[in-house]
Amino acid sequence: MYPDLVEDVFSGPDPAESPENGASTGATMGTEDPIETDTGIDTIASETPTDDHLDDAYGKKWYLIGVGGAGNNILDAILLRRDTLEENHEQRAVIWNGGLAGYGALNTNVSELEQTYYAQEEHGYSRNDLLPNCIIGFGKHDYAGAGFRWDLGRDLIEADFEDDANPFQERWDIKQQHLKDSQAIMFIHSVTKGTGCGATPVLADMIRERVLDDDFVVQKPFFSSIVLPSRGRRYADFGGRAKVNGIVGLTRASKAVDAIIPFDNQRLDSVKSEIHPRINRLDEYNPPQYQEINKPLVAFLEAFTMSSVPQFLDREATMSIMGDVFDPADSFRPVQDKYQVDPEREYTPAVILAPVLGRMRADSFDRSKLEILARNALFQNKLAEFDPTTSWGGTFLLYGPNEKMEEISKLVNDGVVSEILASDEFLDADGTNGSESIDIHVNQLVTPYLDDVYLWGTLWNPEMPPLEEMYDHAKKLKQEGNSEQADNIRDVWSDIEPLFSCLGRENMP
Ligand SMILES: Nc1nc2c(ncn2[C@@H]2O[C@H](COP(=O)(O)OP(=O)(O)OP(=O)(O)O)[C@@H](O)[C@H]2O)c(=O)[nH]1
Ligand SMILES: [Mg+2]
Repeated sequence: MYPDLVEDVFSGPDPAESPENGASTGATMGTEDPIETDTGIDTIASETPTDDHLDDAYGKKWYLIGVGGAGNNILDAILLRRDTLEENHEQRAVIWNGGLAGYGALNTNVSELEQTYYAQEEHGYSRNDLLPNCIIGFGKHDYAGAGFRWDLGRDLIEADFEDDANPFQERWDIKQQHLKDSQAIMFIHSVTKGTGCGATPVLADMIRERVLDDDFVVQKPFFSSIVLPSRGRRYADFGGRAKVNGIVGLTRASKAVDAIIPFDNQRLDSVKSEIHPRINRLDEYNPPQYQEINKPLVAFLEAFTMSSVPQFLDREATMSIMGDVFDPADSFRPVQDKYQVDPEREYTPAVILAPVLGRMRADSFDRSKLEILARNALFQNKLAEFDPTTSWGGTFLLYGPNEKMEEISKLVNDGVVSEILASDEFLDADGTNGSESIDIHVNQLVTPYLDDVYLWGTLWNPEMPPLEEMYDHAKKLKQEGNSEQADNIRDVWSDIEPLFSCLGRENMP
């Protein structure tokens, strides 16, 4: 990919022989972490990014905002993952250090906030500090959450902006300049209860209106990572409400952001432990039932972040990540281009990016090994419930150590990888009736500090059975119900249709 750079990166003193690296080599080797069996290769001092690079938010990838209980927990898991990599002096710490333009936690519930690593260790906040810095609906309620009422989540955050108030300027941790400097903004939240569901779309709208008010022709990309509940007992108890909230939350998010990455807690629970990255001290902060399922989610976002570590960090700093990088917007713009022209449609729905992450340990790679890796990623380790053969295409990233990527690179460049992914077992690229094509983008990266090869991907707008289940429930309620909930659904129905009319290949123009 950058053959002229290979020498710069891999020549020089053997890091294993450098005495100052002894300690960190010991710390990174022989751990139980299944995702990383590190070689002990460490950066030499001059290659380490300077604080100036890292403190400067400009051009860094994400501004992350965790909203509500789930969002706060997952933000914690990401910060603890970043710390884990740093403590072990792993080169990969640059992914988060270079990838985060900033982050903040918001909630209507002060005790949920109080329990976070973000509050306790990142900021050392007391309850009194949390109220101005992280609370939604300051002075408007008793800070005990929105309790399954998405309309309360919405009303509380709207109150924060009443009378031209601007909490970004006046009180929240989330600061205007860092939002402006980031390449993209990512919200992390759930949609089946009150806060994440109701408040996040308003927050997104307010960032557009109050912070990014410059009339740029191309708007800053907004993403939502949304967790969907397991369909277990609790879901059955609250099923009706969770489904209605889920539909309303997804629809409102679909209006407010450009792309939605759905994560399904049931799937996260059943992915193989091989894609569980090590996250030290997660048990001190994440509730026990979420500790394991948040790990593959963090691994997926880490790879997404790595896919566009800013160029300046690569060139001037570690050179640790080489290959194709793609901008955040590259993951959804090619899909929006495929949307049917429909002047009647109320809005352009967000692109659904269904997440997958596979891993393969092998000494050499050929076509059949890559088929196994694709099967592992697209079926065993998909992080949401969906049917790959109904997707409109996808963006993929193959990454691994230099020796292995050399072999794989040939297969990527000869079109073998796209051919595998296009086959009827996977994306079934020939199985479309419309005039639009199924596009498959395959990118590659060399990541010298990994032993295994990974296939990361997002599949565009596939059919998703759990969402259809929510949709069917809501539709029935709309047609037959005479409750207030049913009335609420009728009010937003014209917004619900556009999202669902873009899922599945039969809706492809
Ligand atoms: N994957 C994952 N899911 C979570 C986590 N915490 C909560 N959830 C899911 O999120 C949903 C609950 O939503 P919360 O985010 O706690 O609700 P909230 O936005 O705080 O809303 P209110 O409490 O009603 O104000 C449930 O479906 C949980 O399964 C987490 O750490 N990881
Ligand atoms: Mg809550």
